[in-house]
Amino acid sequence: MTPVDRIEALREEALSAVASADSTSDLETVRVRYLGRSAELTEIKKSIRDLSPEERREVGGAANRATGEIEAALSARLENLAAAEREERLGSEAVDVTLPGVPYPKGSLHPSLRVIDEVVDFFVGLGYRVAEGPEVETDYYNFTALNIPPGHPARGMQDTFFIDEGLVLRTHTSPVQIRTMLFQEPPVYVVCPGRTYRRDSDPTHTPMFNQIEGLAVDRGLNLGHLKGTLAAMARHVFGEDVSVRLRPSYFQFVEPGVELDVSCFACGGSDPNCKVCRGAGWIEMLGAGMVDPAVLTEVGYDPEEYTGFAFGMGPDRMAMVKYGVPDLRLFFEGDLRFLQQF
Ligand code: 2NM
Repeated sequence: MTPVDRIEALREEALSAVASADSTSDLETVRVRYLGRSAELTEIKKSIRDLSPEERREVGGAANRATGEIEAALSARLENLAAAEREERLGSEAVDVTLPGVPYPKGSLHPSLRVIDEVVDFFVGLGYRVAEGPEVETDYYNFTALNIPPGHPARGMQDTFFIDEGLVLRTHTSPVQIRTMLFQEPPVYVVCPGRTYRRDSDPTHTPMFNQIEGLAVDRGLNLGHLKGTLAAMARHVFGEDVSVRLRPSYFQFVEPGVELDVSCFACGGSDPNCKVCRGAGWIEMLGAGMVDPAVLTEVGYDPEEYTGFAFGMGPDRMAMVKYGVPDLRLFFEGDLRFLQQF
């Protein structure tokens, strides 16, 4: 077979291979096979220099024509295949923007946290700072500094979880107020939300529960400031129509101590069968009082110059009342069927 015949055969073979390639990657294989560095046609071209001038013209011409034709066929076929492949990709990757979206599971705020947020927001609005502290406390911050010395019977009333010698799970957030007063000079306006612990478990008590305490120490504060502040807070949480009343009470770290009742936000005191206040017309909401001078002295404040009021409330219980939940234990079981109702 003459070189020209061989070139002709390769040309035909290549053109039919191009025609039957059915993907761009097939086509690349064909290109390498017929025009690549070690293709037979390439070898023929390299050997042209060894031929006589006459043969050179003849074989060279044939080789160049064959190369040109194969290249043209390759690029025409490449264009077709690439377009077809793009069409197919666009078809299979198409997004139907009219399909409904994937539902994104939405959480909800825990009922206790809703009340905590409302109470804290109220006090922040008045200019109070938010303070937090450790849940494992020393006996000193949890009791002694609050006018409850070692051996005092009030320690026994708290159902304390003891951790170790001198360490307890805090039974209230009052130690946060003590730490605040030790850390800064008056005036002090703080609100202290947090988890607290007492050995107790029944439908209205859980061993862990939330508390929010607050403290104001300044010149000239009196029981009127306490009542006005807490009345405004009750209206913020339970509605503009509620009123409050104070009853005398006792806490070791205040004098006088009071309890604050809120008028029933559901019936306003008019329904003897009301589910919320059970006909009482009032709902017990929090304990409070004027900070005992012994506590102010303990933290280095002069009780002749400064007075303070403090209060403590249970946002979990407030949420039970506000949302009509009968069992406090539901709050801490993490059952989504319960939580999703809020
Ligand atoms: C209450 C009731 C009354 C209270 C007092 C103090 C402190 F640190 F200032 F002495 N903190 N919290 C207090 C007073 C808490 O909870 C029912």
